[in-house]
Amino acid sequence: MEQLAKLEDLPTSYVANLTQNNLVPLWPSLRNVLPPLKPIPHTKATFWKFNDIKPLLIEAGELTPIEKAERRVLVLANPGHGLENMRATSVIYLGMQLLLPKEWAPAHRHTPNAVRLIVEGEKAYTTVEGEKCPMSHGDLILTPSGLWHEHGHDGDEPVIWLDVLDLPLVYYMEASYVEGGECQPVMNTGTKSRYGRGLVPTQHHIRAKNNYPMLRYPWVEAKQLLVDLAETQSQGPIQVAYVNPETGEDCQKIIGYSAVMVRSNETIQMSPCSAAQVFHLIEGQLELRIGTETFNLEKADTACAPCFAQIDLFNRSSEPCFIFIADEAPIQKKL
Ligand code: 1HN
Repeated sequence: MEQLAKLEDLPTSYVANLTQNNLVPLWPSLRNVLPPLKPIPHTKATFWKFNDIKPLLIEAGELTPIEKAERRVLVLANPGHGLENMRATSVIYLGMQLLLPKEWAPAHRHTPNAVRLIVEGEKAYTTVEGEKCPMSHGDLILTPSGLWHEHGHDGDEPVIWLDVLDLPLVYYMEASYVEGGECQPVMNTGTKSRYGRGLVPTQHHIRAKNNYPMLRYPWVEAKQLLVDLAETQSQGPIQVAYVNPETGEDCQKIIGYSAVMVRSNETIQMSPCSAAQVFHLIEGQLELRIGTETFNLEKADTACAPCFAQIDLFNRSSEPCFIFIADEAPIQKKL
């Protein structure tokens, strides 16, 4: 492709005149906004160790009471986007949230979609639109756009979870805002027992009002499915997607979620992907190669990869490992 003229090739008085009129010449920037054959990502392959985050999060618990934080979170920020922009990728926000025993994070609802992946601790819960969802290690809990949610903790150890939101995209669209509330009445909505067995209620009013029929995906069930698949499937990654059980589509509209199992001593080459991805290790040990970089993930560590990166998963340990993945595929497919 031909080299295009630069801004410096234009007379400064002409450029000043353009600026005065809120005008910009396209051609000096055309190859930046439209690079040949593939995007030039700002997202850098980045790695966050849980052992580095946890003491700082516990310290945040001592420094800032929950009433003064609303949500006590350390954001996993990608230096390629500028730390202050609080992005892991251009679409994905990641944060590690701490809730101490007896603490309560009050109800609110907002336009960005969120999920929580539970990292450590027992007996905390998230109430989503009246449904109380217990939080156990590896569980995925959805708090989709517009649904009320609050967090409480009846246990006696700190609970930590990973928040994943589409905040960077929604904020960029100037569509991000919150409505505050207090405490939701807990209702026995019964969605826990209603879905996940290939059966759905026939009553139209139950189905019609449930855009998000399943709010909690227990890790024990996801793991069991992976282990069962590993017994019969010989080719390709052992990977399961978190879907809406009524439609079979991605469980949220912007970010996709899945879990992968890598057997002991197995190497998996991930398919080339136009979407940036996040990797969080639920169990085991993983050597994660992103392009030319190698990260050794232990339990609860997190990493992100830019679009079009070559990604290889090596499990050199004697136990299988289990990885939670968030990706930008749903929004890319829609666009
Ligand atoms: C949020 O609502 C939560 O409810 C956590 O726990 C992190 C980050 C940005 C915007 C909203 C929560 C968040 C958030």
